[in-house]
Amino acid sequence: MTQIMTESASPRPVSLILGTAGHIDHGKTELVKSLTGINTDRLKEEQERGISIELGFAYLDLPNGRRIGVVDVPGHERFIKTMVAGASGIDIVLFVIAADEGVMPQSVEHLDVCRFLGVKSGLIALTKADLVSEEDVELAEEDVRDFVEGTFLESAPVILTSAKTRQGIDALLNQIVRLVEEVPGRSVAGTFRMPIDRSFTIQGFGTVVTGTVISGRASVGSAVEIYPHGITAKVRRIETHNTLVEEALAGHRTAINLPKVTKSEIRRGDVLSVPKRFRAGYVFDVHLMLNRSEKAELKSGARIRFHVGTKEAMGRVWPIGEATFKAGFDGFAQVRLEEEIVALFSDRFVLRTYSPALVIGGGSVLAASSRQRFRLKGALAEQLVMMKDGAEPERVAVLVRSTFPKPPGLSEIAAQLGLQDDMARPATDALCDQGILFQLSSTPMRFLHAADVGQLEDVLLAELRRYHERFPLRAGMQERALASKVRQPVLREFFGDILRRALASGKVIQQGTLLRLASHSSSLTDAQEQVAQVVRSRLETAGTNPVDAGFILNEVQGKVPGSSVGDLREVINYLVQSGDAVRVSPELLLSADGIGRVARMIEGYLSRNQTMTVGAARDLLKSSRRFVVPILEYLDRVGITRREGDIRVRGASGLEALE
Ligand SMILES: Nc1nc2c(ncn2[C@@H]2O[C@H](COP(=O)(O)OP(=O)(O)OP(=O)(O)O)[C@@H](O)[C@H]2O)c(=O)[nH]1
Ligand SMILES: [Mg+2]
Repeated sequence: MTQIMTESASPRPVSLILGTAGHIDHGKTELVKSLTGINTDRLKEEQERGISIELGFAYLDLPNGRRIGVVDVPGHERFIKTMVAGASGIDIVLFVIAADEGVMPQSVEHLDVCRFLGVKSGLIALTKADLVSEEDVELAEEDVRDFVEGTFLESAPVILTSAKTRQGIDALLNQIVRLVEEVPGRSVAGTFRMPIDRSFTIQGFGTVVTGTVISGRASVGSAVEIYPHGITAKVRRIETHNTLVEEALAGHRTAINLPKVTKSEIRRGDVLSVPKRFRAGYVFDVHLMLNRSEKAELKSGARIRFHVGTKEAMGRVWPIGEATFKAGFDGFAQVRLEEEIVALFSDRFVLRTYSPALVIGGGSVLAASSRQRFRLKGALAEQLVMMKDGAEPERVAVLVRSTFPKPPGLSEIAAQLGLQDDMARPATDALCDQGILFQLSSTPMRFLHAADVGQLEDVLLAELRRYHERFPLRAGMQERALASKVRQPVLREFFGDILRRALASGKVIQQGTLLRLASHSSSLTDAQEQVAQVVRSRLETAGTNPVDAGFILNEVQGKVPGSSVGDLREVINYLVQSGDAVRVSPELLLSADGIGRVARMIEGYLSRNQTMTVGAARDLLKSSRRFVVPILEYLDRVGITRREGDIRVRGASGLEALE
């Protein structure tokens, strides 16, 4: 951002990045200089030592009037971490091999990095042509052809160049033009994401972060978040190739000015994106490929370095299912990191051994995971196959499952799968129709996988079963009582939804406010059960007022023709025995809920006033003496109150005496 205030007419940028790769001293930086006129070795130390240490950035104006971004990477084996960060955003690799040295160790390692990162096109520069004989050139070419056989560079052009004599530079440019026209530019669809490779401060402007935008777009004034730190900021200025622009677009080298952020809060490897879009995670299920070399053999649980975007994170890796890590492994693995990162479906990664740090594998991220390592069994592998090779709805289903117990919404599903917001909707609709996903009633809508819903439902069923075992005579459990038994946060939050599903499936039956398992039968006959319904609802309506059993008879006989006094007596006995009702006197009944409420009111009164007269109880319950006296006598009997002359005091038992 040194020219942050300038704005010049310049060639139209194309959404593509060309990146160098190759062994130390093979002439990468010189070649970039020959092509672009820009020396990317900016550091004093780089100039003194004659090697690249940091990533270098330039841009290349092509003869066809287009401008592309260029990233120059260091070749030294100690800077592979930096190299991977630089290579992570490139579309075309300019693979550099010195004609006088041929293929060297970091040639191999850099080619692996490009392969694992999924780079698909490139060209090979055989440099330092001025130093070798024609014969040597032939040998070197052969060497190179062998080296790239079977890789994405197999049929890439090999161009003999010299930075000294400028031999081959035009030919190289022409080949780059050809590739730029051939390679599809990055799509600006999708969520804006820019892995940060540098951050610095400019006097008067504040913090600037740079990187390659890998998807989407962001404009001046838009809000962004620095993941995984959760720091939000506003974009003040954007620069692409030293030119002020209004928008940062996918495939562009970009510098973004975030004036309010402190530089120390940002590190290479952080990701700049849309606020509140992603969840950072420690654990990822991945598709992993290991090199064929012996050095690529890994122990299950081996410590590794995981590179994604511009980030290097330490962690461990385990195979999923029965497989073991052998050289040439091509399968599923779980990576557990020591710090949180943001990585999404299909993001490419590179794996290095911990020590010595060697590139041994890589692949793509399938899903952030919440599964335990010891559960990495076959079923998971099947899901991951779907994630890797499946159609969109299958991936959506696997993704939703992997987020349990935090049901995702549409925008999160879309973000994790790299889709646009409205693109996840058809998939979720279809999956809900098929019963694979379950739409929760929350706003905005969120989803659970049917398998997880099933498990949550089982928790409710088990709770009801326990209740039936404890109170076999009771017809069922109050919905409120069931809700209060639930511990799992996700089940508490979506209790109503899960219950609705259990009711719809017929496993749970609702009667008034009571819930019971379909398999639980009350010991009443059908006719008696109808009588019981009438009594229950009568008691419920009466609330804290006792009901005279004699007065219910008419209602019962009106609603259940053919029922007798005997039936009513039987039912009342049953309700009292099962605990659904209490008899405060031989003829007066209260529902269990009603007596509970009365007891709580009296308890409350006594804790404020210590003593209570019958008159006070009558006012409190807004009832008559005829009802209040038997109620108090009942409470005396269970020990909640105690009579002392004309007044009541607290008894020896608490409210649980009513349970
Ligand atoms: N004679 C000759 N020397 C070259 C040529 N290209 C590069 N060199 C020299 O080779 C040395 C290394 O060149 P660089 O471009 O710095 O190599 P590099 O690949 O960028 O090295 P690292 O970034 O450290 O990996 C320098 O001394 C260059 O002057 C060339 O075409 N001909
Ligand atoms: Mg260099």
